[in-house]
Amino acid sequence: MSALVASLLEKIETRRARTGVVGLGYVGLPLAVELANAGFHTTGIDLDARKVQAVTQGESYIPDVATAHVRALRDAGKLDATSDFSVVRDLDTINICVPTPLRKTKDPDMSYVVSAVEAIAEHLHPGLLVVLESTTYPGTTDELVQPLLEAKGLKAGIDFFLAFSPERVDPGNPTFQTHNVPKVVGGVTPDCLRLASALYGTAITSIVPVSSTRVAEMVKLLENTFRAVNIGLVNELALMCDRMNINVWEVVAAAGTKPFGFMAFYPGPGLGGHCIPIDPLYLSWKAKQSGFDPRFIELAGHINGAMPHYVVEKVAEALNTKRKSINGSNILLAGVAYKRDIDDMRESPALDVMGLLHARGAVVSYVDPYVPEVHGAHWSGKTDVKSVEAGPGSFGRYDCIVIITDHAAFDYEAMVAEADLIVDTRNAIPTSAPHVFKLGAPRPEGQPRDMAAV
Ligand code: SAJ
Repeated sequence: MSALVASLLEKIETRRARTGVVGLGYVGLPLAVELANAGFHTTGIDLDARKVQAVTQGESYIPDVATAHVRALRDAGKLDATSDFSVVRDLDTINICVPTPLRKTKDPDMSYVVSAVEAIAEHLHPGLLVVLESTTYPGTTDELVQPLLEAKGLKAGIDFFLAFSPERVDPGNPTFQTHNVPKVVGGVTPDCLRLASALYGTAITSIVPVSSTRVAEMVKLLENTFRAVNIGLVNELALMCDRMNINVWEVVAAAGTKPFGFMAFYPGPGLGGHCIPIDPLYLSWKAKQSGFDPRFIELAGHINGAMPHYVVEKVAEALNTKRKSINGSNILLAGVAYKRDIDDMRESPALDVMGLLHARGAVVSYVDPYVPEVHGAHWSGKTDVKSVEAGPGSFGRYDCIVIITDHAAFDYEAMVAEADLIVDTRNAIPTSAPHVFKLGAPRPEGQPRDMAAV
């Protein structure tokens, strides 16, 4: 074991190591708090002055992190924050938790990772352990990050240490938080793996070492591609059931009774969020670079991407039973967040449904207790839209209500009692009724499949 490795191991084991986290978002702030909690002096680095100020003032802006916890760690001198990367000179370890979004071209946008790594490289010193956590394509750590860090002459695995460990943060999950979700770790060399595993081992209950950074990068992409492909499968099943007069929700519920070899996924209006729609495209992009045609990923993307169109056709079908058209109808979307009981609307299919209905002449409004406003930049209608005060007593004002996000806060009984028509894309309404049209289920009683048959 080299002197540098032995020295850093000893600093980690005695908690004398000074740790740092770049990117104080829903991944970085919880990690910084866990490292500080483990006994390390931890410095958060973020270019967003508001985040730095909040931590400096002992406040949390991430629901999963209690302000009291941040304040206690700050008061104990264990946690601070800055926008100045020169602190890296005094750090022994640094974890990078910055976004990896997509460009408009649907290619990986590595700009946040590159700028963070370049800023670290400016202050790279012998003995520093660098760990990338951002979800990315296999090969990022050794093809992109390592050369940027080695540009000044220091060598990974000898002078400094480099690893990859995918973030597995599920915001709002009451059971699984940073400290108790098993942590997969891959190192550029065995010493890099050993040091990164030792660091995480002080704060996280279970460490899963793997043989390389590429394996660790691929693990995360498998996890989220698994979801996207299975959601695509069940969405295609919903389209089939629609044609075959079968209730897909009943099918999935019954299949879910199988105690092994099956995992229930549910149809929906499309795929939202900043992970599931995006991570598989990082994998397919890299696969294509390696001359491989990632058909499953692309097919799932097509099916999931077509669901908003299917929802709009279902609205047209429902209105048609009242001899109405989408054009000129007053349509309310119930929910715009990408999944229930959260306020995040990134990549939400509701934005696509809003745009499609608007393009066909509907007067579209939405109600979402978690999302007060949708900015014009986020949907094709381009106008800022505020959530309306729709609730019991006012559901009758609309020609059709489309349940896009099944928030628990909605009064579904009042909706069924008052609304003229409902299109339910989440099986939020357990009963059937002549005016409730469900995604992937037979027409309501009395509504023939083909109105021409009337
Ligand atoms: N969705 C369906 N049908 C399903 C499940 C999800 O249509 O059966 C839709 C959701 O409505 C949403 C999108 O897919 O629009 C993504 O939903 P998600 O439940 O996968 O939630 P996310 O995007 O918050 O995914 C995160 C991921 N966590 C990390 O990447 C660390 C994912 O790996 C988790 O499995 C997921 O949370 C989770 O299980 O909550």
